[in-house]
Amino acid sequence: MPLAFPAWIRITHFLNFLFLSLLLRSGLEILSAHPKLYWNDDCRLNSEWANFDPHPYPKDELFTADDQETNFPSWLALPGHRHWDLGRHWHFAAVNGWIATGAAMSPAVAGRFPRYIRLFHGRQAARSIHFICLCCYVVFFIGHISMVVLHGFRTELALITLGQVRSPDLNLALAVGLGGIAAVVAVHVLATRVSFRHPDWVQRCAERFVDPVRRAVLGHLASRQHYTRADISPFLWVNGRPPKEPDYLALAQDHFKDYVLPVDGLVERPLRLTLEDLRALPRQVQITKHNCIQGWSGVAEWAGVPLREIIKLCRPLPGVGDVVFWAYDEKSQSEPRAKAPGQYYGTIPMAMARQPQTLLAFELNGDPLPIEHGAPLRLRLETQYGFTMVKYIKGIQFVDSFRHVGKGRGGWPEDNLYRSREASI
Ligand SMILES: Nc1nc2c(c(=O)[nH]1)N[C@H]1C(S)=C(S)[C@@H](COP(=O)(O)O)O[C@H]1N2
Ligand SMILES: [Mo]
Repeated sequence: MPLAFPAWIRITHFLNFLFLSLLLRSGLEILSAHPKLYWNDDCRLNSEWANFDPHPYPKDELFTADDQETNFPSWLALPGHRHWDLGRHWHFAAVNGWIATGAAMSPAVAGRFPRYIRLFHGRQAARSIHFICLCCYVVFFIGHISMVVLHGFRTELALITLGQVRSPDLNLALAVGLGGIAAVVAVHVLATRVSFRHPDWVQRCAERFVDPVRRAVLGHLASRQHYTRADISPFLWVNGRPPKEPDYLALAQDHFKDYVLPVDGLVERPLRLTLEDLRALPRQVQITKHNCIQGWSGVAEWAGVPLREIIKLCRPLPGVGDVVFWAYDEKSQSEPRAKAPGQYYGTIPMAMARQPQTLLAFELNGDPLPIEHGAPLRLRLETQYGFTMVKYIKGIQFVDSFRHVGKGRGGWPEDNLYRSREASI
């Protein structure tokens, strides 16, 4: 019997090449957000086993996780140049395509995906192994191509493109093969260009086609967030520098004695709460793992008042859909390398506002919340990425929909960095 490759092998082979190459470039872009790899979930300083942009930490000034970002060129990373927020959209689009096609050959891949992380003893080890797999793939790719060349490039090419070599049309095979490679290169060039020119389009597509798949695969699993004192990290990265606004600095000087939290918008009873008022409300303590979208993590104990206590007091009106958390920091003032200007804010749907671990925190590890971690008051969500947990809260507003706030995408990072509002972990 002549050797023959059926059509499904040839097509999935091409799709593998397309999706894996997209995964590779967008994955490197995501790595650029926090170009360090660890085996511990505390991400302790100098505990990384790999560091792709090593520079010494400044001794006498605050440095943040944002300062660690590196810049990969566009020929290597998708789209490149510190646009890892968009790189994530491409990565998840490609992984869905890859799983969808890979599942045709191996249903186990899709079936086991939800339990993946638990197999690896934590998020950072999983992230490290993930990167090592990327290296293995590159080695495999080089080995695979070398073997094909040694074995007879043109006949192998005819097999993988046309399916059989009984009387192979080698020129047609070469044309189809080069056409396939050109198509993959074209997709990469297009994906890179569209990321720079129409980032809002990439964001919209991700929200429409990629996020629903993630919700369907992982949405039914309850996010478990209970750790013990022994798990608390000795070090916690900071992201988002403290506000430079004069009103904030004046409050900070007096240890926030005069701080008042306004709660207003579509509520029956607008509130103005001092820190003393907040401390007098039912108190809740939770030890949880913070996960930044950049890739780092850390466990800490947070204490404060659950948001549902505030909801009981202010009584939102029937039409309320979302809660807005306004912050004091204007990003172009507070960040030396701000990617965009604007006042930081975030929004969450009412259902999330009522969840048990949705907390207005004023203590961290038993001490008053330090300035750099969001004093005097910061949001904790625990089923979400870090960027949704607004620090330095200036006010809380109940609204009909987040669509009518800011640029209408859900928060400062969604408005300006094109992140998805779907940020559940
Ligand atoms: N007001 C404000 N809140 C913010 C940010 C910010 O820049 N400004 N950064 C967010 C991001 S990206 C993360 S990961 C967490 C970091 O919290 P931490 O500094 O306490 O670790 O805060 C979030 N809340
Ligand atoms: Mo973050």
